[in-house]
Amino acid sequence: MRDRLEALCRDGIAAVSEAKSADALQEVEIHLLGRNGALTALLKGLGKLSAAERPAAGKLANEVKQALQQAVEEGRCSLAQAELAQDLSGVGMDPTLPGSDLPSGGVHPVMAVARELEDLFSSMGYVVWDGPEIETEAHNFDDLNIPTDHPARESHDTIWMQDHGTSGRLCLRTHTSPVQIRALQKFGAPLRVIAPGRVFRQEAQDATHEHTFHQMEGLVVDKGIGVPHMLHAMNSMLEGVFGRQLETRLRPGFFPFVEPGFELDARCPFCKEGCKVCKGSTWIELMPGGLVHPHVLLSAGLDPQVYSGFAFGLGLSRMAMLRYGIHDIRWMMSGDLRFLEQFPA
Ligand code: FA5
Repeated sequence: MRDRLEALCRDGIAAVSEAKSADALQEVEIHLLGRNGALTALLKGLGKLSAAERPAAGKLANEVKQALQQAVEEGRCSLAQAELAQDLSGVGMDPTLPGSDLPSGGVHPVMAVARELEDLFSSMGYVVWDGPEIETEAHNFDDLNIPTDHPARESHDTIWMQDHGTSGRLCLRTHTSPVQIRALQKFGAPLRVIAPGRVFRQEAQDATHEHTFHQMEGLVVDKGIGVPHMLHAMNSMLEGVFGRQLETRLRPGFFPFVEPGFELDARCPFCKEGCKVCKGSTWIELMPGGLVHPHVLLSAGLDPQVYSGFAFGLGLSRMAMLRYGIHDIRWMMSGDLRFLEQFPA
């Protein structure tokens, strides 16, 4: 059996190399490997071998089959190449010359940081969620306990739509916080969610302020959630993105939808004495947060006596600035290829 298999392999490979056309090669393939081919015929003889001989013969038969299949595939490739060269011979073109590179897009620095954070928070059991960029006044303000006379609602901060929705005024969302309400209404509690996305404000632009920028909301609601849980999430995030503990400071901050509220600042990586990025303070305001206000839990139909939570609103565009050493936020939405090409895929 061994001799016959080895002979089939040798003669088969020789027959493949002699085939001068695709049709001829297919005939050889059928003759060798087809359902009624030479190899199948030999395999039928395996059953007649003793139990001791059978395993080795079976293994060899498999190897012969693979060697023949490979020879046929290689034969097919070289025939195709020869055919192509023949077709192109009159055209004066060398098909073996390397092609020219197709330009491929890169990943925008804000998206790169967003993806990293999505991976990081997903690994900690958070859902990644998003809401609409055109938002209702209720979701953007009312349900977040922002009073009707709050200056943020004024047209100098908020971009209002001319048309009203079926349930009141519509605006371009000024922050990702409305996704807190949407996610709680959709999933209920307990919940861990992050929501990266684009937000819009009527804003005078400078090195750290854009009218269109990215934030990432974080929200955890469960029983017994407190400030230490929030600090742990914020620090894990910074460590995940920068690979080390950043120098940070926490100070009181006011937001109507958290109580108590905080501001987390990171030490400016661009200077020691103050620069235009940190406006001379050596600190960059990065991420406010706090414990979810009972009014927000009630808006989402949850009992604040049972559930508590924390929320934070990361300035994602500013995080990308820190991460990649970008001195001016206005590069981010500029669409300038000289900037974008520095960030490969
Ligand atoms: C808010 O937008 C709150 N919704 C954040 C929040 C969420 C607080 C959950 C508490 C709980 P603020 O307006 O400070 O807060 O913006 C949050 C972050 O977005 C800032 O720290 C800053 O990093 C970034 N940011 C704010 N305005 C701009 C701007 N014009 N351009 C670029 N980044 C900005």
